[in-house]
Amino acid sequence: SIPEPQREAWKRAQAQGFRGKDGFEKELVRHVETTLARSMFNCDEKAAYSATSLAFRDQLILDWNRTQQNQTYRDSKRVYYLSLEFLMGRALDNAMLNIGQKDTAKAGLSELGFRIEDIIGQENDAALGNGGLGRLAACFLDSLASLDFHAWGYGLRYRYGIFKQEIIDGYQVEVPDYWLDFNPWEFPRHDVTVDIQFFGNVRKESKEQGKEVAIWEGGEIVQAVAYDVPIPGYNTSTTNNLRLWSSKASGGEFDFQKFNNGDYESSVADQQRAETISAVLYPNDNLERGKELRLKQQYFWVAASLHDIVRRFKKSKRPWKQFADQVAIQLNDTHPTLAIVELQRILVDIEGLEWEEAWDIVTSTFGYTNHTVLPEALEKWPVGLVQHLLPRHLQIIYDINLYFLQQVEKQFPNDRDILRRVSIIEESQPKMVRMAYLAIVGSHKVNGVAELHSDLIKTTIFKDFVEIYGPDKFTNVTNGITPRRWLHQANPRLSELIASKIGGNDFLKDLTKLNKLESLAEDKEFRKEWSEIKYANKVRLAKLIKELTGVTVNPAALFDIQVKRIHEYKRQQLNIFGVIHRYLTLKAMSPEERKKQLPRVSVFGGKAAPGYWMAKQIIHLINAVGSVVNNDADIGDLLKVIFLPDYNVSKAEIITPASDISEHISTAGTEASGTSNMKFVLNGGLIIGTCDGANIEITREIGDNNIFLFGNLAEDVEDLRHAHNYGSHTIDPDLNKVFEEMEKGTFGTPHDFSAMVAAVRHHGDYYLVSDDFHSYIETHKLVDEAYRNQDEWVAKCIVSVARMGFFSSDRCINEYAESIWNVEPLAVKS
Ligand code: GPQ
Repeated sequence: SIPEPQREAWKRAQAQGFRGKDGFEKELVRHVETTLARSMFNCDEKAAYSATSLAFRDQLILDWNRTQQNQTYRDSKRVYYLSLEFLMGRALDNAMLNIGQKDTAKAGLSELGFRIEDIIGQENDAALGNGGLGRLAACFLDSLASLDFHAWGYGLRYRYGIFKQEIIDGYQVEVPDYWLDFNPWEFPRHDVTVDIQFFGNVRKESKEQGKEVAIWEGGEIVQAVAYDVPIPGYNTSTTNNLRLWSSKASGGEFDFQKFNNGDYESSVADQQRAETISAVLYPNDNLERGKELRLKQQYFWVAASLHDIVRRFKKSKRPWKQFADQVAIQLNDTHPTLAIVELQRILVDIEGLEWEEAWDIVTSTFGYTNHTVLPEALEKWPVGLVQHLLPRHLQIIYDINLYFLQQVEKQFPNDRDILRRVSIIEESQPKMVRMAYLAIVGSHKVNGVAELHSDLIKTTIFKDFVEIYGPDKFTNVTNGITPRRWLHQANPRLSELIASKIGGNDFLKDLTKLNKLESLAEDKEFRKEWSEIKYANKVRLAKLIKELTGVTVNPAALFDIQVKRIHEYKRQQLNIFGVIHRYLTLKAMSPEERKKQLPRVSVFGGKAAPGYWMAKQIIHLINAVGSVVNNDADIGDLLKVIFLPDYNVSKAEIITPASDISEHISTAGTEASGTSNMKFVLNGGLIIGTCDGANIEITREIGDNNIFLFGNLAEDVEDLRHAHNYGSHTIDPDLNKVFEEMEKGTFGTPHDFSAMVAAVRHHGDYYLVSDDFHSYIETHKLVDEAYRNQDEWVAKCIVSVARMGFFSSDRCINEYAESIWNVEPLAVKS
C-alpha cells in the first residue's frame, strides 16, 4: 500500500472511464492504435470489437476495484457460488446495457464506420457450461451483482468450452471450441496462485497431550492461477468477481531440476500434464461418467477456491467460530462437494481445530443445490480412486460417515437397513462414495430447483435424510432467469415497448412490475405493436435459419421451437414423431383441404453428449425428416423442419424472442425445473408442456388457459412403467403409423432409426412416449386452433408476460439470501 504523503499524487492521476460519445471514441481509437497496434487503415470488425471491449472493460474494472475495496472495507458476510459451469455467452452487449452506455457506443461506432450489431457479433460465446445448470449460474451472477450482494463466483477456466456442433449429412460432428485466442474480459492474476497437492501418503504424528495430527505428504503439486472476470450489475456500480482457476505446472515455467539433468522432454510433458486439468469442460449434461481427470478438476478447483476464501477470512483476524458468519458457500450440484471435506481438512489438520468445532463451522457454511433426480446423473466416485488421488480426504470422508452413522444408529436403534441405505459409502463392488449424501450431511440446507422437484427429492432419493434431519433442512428455491439478458438484451424492441407503456425501465429490476401490462391485453393498438415486434423477431430468426441451413421459412407460419440439450428424458423424439404424424396427415389430405391448414415451422436445436448414441440418433432423425419434408412440393410452406446447428447462448438470444409456441415436454418428474420455459414465456411465446418442473408453477402464475398442458402426471409414471414391463404393452395406433412409415424407408434407411422405435415398442418405453402421444397430438390441434384467433392469442401472450414477474432470478437470489445464506445487500458507496 502507498504511504499517506504520496496518495495525493495517486488521487490526482486516478484513472477515469470515458464519458459520452466523444470520450468513447477517443478510448476506442486509443486502444486500436496503442493496445492493438493498428490504425484506421487496418481496423477490421474484429479489431473494432476488441477495442470496444477494452474500452468497456476499463470502465468495468474501475467499478470492480471500487466494489472490491468497498466490500473489503465493510467486511460483511460474502456469498461464494461454486459452480463447475458458467454458461456466460457474450459479454460486450451485456456490459454496455448494464452500464447503460449502449446508445453511446452505438453512436460512436457508427461515426467511426461500424454497425454495433456487427461488432457485438464478433465475440465468441464464453461457453463454459453444458446447459441449464451452467446458464443458471450465469443468471445468478447477474442478479447477485444487480442486487448489490457481496458475492463471488468460483469456477474453472477451461481452454475448451462446450464443443461446437456441426451437422454433416444429418449427423452431429463435434469440433473443439478454442475460445481464448482473444478474451478481453478476463484479468490474469499471476500473483494469485495456489499450490494444489495430489496423490502422496498420510502420516500420523503425535503432538502434545497425546493429540495426533495427520500429515499429507508427497505426491505432486499443480499450480492454480486466478483469472478474474468482472460481473457488472444492471444500473448499479456494483461489479462482482467471477474467479476462474487455470492449471499450470508448479515451480515456474517448468522443472529446472529436470532440465539441468538433461531431462528436458519429460519436464515439458509434466508441464502439459498439469495444464490438462483445466483444459476441457466435460460435455455431459445430466450424466456423470466417473473419469479420473474430472475428479482432479473438481479437487483442483475446490481446493484453490477454499484456500482463497480462507486466506480472505484470515486477513480479518476474526476467531474461527465466526467463519460461517462471514462466509456462505453454495454448492451448485454435487460437483464441488469435496469443498466440505477440504474445509474440514484445513480446519483440523492445518489450523488445529477440534473435529467437532470444525464440523460445526463446515456444516453452517455450506448449502447444497440438487438439480436432478435422474439416477445416472448422481455422482459417485470409486473409493479406490479417491484413496489414490486424495488419501487424506478419503480418511476424512470415512470419519464424517462414521460419526454420521453413529448418530443415525442412536436415532433408529432398531433399524439396521437404514445404515446401509444412508451410508456415504455404498457397499458395492467396487465401493463408491455417494457425493449427494456427503453434500447433504455437510450442509445446513439442501434445496431443489422447482416445487415438484423439491417435493420429489424429499419423497424419493433423499427420503431417509428427511427422516433423519427433519423436513426443515430441505427447501425449495424455484429457478429464475435474468430479465436483463433474456428480455432487455435479447428482445430490445419488446423491452422498449413495455417500458414506454408502464412508465419506464423499473421492471428490469423488479419484474413483478410487469403486471401493469395486464390491462393492455385488450388494447387493440397495443396488440398490434406487440404482434409487429413478434413478427420482426421471426424475420430475424428466419434469416438465421437461412444462413445456417439454407432453408427458407415463412415468418408468417406458426414457429414451434424446442431448443435444449438432446436427451431421451426431454423427449425430442416425441416431438419429431409428432412432426412425422403431422406430415402424414397433410399428405393424406386433398389439395383443397391442405390449403385450409395452418403453416408451421418446427425448429429444433441442441447438442448431444458425444458419447450419447441415442441422442445422436434423434438428431439424425430430425435432419432426415427435414430433408424429406422440406423438399416435398405437396407440402410447401405448410411444414418445415429445421435443425439449427450449434445451439448456444447467443443463438438463444435470437431464437427465444421468435417463438409462437415452444416445447417443454419431458416425461413428468424428470426435468428438475427447466429455465428456457421461463425465457420463452417472458418473450411473448406460449408453451406446450407436461406437468413437470417449473411448468407447473408457470401454470399457477399465468393461468391454465394460457398454457397447453398434456400427458401423464409424475405420480402415475411408476405404475405405467411397471405395466409396460409386466403387463401387455400396446402402442398408440397413430404412433404405430409413424413407426411403419419410418420402417418403409420414407426418411432413409429404416435400420438407422430402428433403435428409437425399439425403445418404445420392445424396451419398455421408459420415457412414456407412447402413453403421452395421443394427448400430445390432440394438444397440438388445440394450438393450431388457438393460433387462428390472433386477437385472443396475442392477448394470452400479453397476459402471460404480465404474470411472469415471479421467474426473475432476482427473486430467487433474494430467497437464497434470506433462507440459506443469511445475507443482505449492501450497495457500494460512491
Ligand atoms: N441440469 Cl444435474 C443441467 O443442466 N445439467 C445437469 O447436469 C443437471 C441438471 C439442469 C436441469 O436438468 C434443469 O431442469 C434445471 O432447470 C437446471 O439444471 C437448473 O437448475
